[in-house]
Amino acid sequence: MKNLENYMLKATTLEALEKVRVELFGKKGLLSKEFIKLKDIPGREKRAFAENLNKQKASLQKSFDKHYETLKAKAIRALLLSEKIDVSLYSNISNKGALHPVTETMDKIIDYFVAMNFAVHNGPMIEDDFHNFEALNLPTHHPARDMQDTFFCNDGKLLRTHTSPVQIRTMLKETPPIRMIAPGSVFRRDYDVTHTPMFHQIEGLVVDKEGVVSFANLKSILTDFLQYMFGDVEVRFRPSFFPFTEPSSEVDISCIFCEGEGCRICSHTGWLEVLGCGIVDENVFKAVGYENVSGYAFGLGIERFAMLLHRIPDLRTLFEGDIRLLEQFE
Ligand code: 2NM
Repeated sequence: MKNLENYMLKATTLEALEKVRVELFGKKGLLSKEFIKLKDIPGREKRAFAENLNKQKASLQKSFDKHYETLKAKAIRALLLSEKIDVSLYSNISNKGALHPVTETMDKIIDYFVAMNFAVHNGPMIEDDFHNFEALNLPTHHPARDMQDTFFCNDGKLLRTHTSPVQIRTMLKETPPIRMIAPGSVFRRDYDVTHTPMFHQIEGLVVDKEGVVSFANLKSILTDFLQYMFGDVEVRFRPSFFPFTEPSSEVDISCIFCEGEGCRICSHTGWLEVLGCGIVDENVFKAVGYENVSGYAFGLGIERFAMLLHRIPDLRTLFEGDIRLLEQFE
């Protein structure tokens, strides 16, 4: 029987072991043949012979089961190894990500001004009254400082309502000439089809010795910028008012949807308002201690540009993270 066990253990595959099983345990197998001998054993020895045979069969069966499990585990391991997938292999099937339309538009605008030799500056989103309002010639009781429009914190701080405080901080830190843009998030209490409480702006500022910087320079660079952004459009400057610039102007492009014919998007005017600008007010320079300088500044909302460039009708959809919108920008 020890020999039989050794014989069985020589099987190194499941197929070989199956052959051994038939040889040992099968109908015409070795054990069956032993049991057949039982009928020739004399009566008194029959019982002992049978008991011994059963014991040996059980022991053999136990070894068989154990060896079967070993070979089975080995076979599974070999199978898993043969089916291993190299996930690092190159595949041309993929789901590509994409930049958010606001990021993409912001990058495109920054690229223009960087090429025009503007430096990019950043500043805090939680600001104080001085940098966000006072230094920008917004007197204490100006309506823009109203609770209605501004998110105030309980420690006298506030969420910046524009990126202009970055210009103030830059002017306080550096000396002219200054040629900078400030991109970033800003916050206002507003929520409808064209307003979200958080949105993005880019503002620009150029300051140099008195007389170096003119409105003509401002007009020239903004016209070129808008044609870089929107292609072959007409650009028009309308007189306007901002507390921090004098004179001030709002800038329109000919409607990119109807090419100036008049449509719903341009309210049948043929024009789309896209930015504000002006010659920096003397009071702003006073607040930062600058003398004998002049400068221009401008500001624009990035979401508005992204909406126009991508024909997005409701600005709120930009911040809802809906995959069905985002998929369209791959
Ligand atoms: C605008 C329009 C016009 C502006 C002014 C300044 C500063 F700090 F120099 F005074 N920064 N940005 C400005 C001027 C912003 O946004 C519509």
